[in-house]
Amino acid sequence: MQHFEAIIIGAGLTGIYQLHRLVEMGMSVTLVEGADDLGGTWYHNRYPGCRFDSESYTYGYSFSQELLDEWDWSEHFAPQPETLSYLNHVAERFDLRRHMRFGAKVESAVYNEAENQWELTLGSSEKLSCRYLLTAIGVLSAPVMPRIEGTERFKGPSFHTYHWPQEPVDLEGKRIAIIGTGATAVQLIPVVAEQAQRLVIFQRRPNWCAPLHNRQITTEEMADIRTRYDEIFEQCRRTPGGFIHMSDRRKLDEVPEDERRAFFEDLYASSGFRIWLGNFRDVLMDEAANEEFTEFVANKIRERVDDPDVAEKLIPTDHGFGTRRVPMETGYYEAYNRENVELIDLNETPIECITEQGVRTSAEDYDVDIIVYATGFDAMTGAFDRIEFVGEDGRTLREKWADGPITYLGLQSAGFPNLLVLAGPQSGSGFTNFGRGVEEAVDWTTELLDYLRQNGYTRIETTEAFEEQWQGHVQEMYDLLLLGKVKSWFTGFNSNIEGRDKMRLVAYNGGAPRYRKILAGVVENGYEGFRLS
Ligand code: NA7
Repeated sequence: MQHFEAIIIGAGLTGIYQLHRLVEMGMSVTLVEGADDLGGTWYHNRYPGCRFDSESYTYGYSFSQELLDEWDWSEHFAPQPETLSYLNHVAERFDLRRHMRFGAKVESAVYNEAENQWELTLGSSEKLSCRYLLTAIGVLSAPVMPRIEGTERFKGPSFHTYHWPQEPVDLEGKRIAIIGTGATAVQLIPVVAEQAQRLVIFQRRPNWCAPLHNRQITTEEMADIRTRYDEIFEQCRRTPGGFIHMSDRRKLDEVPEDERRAFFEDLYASSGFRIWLGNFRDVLMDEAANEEFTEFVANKIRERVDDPDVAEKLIPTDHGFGTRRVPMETGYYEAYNRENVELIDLNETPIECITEQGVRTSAEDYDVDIIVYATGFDAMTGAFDRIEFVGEDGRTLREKWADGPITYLGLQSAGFPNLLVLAGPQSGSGFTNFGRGVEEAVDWTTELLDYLRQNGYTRIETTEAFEEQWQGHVQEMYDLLLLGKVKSWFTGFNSNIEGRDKMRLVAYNGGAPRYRKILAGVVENGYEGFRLS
């Protein structure tokens, strides 16, 4: 069994940077990745229309001046192929590929108490061991198919958006069904609508979508961005979401109505998440404030969709704006004005099954050539459940987290010594502008590993008491926001998975600055909450 000081699981944005830091430290390290190549999210999600909702230049790594100097982003919200090339560029530039193993899916990771090491079994049955096991397995990396009868029966091509085929799919003149209307479908639908002969969209719950307002970055603009990188990253550090958007310090009713209206219009015309994160500070916390803005967005949908019945179907009635993930769109609502696009409201006519020819609802058979499942993920914890992590006393992480993740700071779970979670559930880094969050998570963890090494420690473990404290704080942060009351993947719900009909504390909603301060305090107090030995 080949042994390493550290093994990183996952070659996405997080794993790539963690690998770089550990190689730099001179650690013996390898990175294992289940896919055939690096990129994580940006490797898998190849559906047309897939792109950032983060401003490109706020998502990229900040750690290397040379990298910042040499990389040009072509659009404010770069498309998936560009981000994938970026990650490949980073791996080449820092010569990281030679430490990566592809097609190396981790089936199980078992902690061996006597040796104080983790023992991994890969899909190929190969075994590896390490002292420290670092997970960089993503928060939206375990796709979930809907619980609908007959999905295997369909004769044509059908796939989850996460598994969109690598070779181009010819959509031209095809009849296509898309199931789901989350952030993924909202990016995909306008692109497919332009090519398909007929596009039928099956919607269970609509979302509050907002215009992305993407555009090209000119050479001059890129040069300007480059001179402002320090400022941009500093701005991201100040905001709870790690984006450049800071909420307006005023409360909605402190502002006169006409000024309010002008502000709303300005938000709707702004690019990216400003409409969500740069809104009045009480819009995501106070029901009355939220209701007023929500009504504004509903009217925008009514203005943009020609058929009033279709418009009403696209307007959510079970939650307010910004209390679930806001899908960012480019021509989404206008897609429904096309002759070849049809919206099926599953509340009126539920799907009964998938047939050989297509989708059968209680009202009709929709015969199609391709079915796309844009049905989302087993968010935050799914990737952990898909690996058998066995800790002290033979207990699995899956059992421990059956009712939701239990962690201290989102970094460790008691009973799993030397298992370090990077940007996972309940961590501040896993729930912010991902580029910014993961860089901080990796920096923190690297410093920790260096500290352990410098001080002759070989084992780090958290305790249940500190976990309990963290659960309380995570709950408190949910209670501050309206999103804590709404069923979504933010609150751990998933209708396609058994038992996911209760709230689970999957995310840390306290924001990046607060989380950073907590972590700094932990270090100052000699890694408070961790037992080092
Ligand atoms: P989401 O946001 O979880 O969306 C999944 C969509 O699929 C959503 O509209 C669901 O409706 C719908 N869905 C799920 N299961 C079914 C079944 N069984 N029948 C009909 N419709 C169903 O995933 P996305 O991939 O769009 O986005 C995930 C994140 O990726 C996104 O937030 C970005 O950060 C990147 P529901 O709302 O549950 O009624």
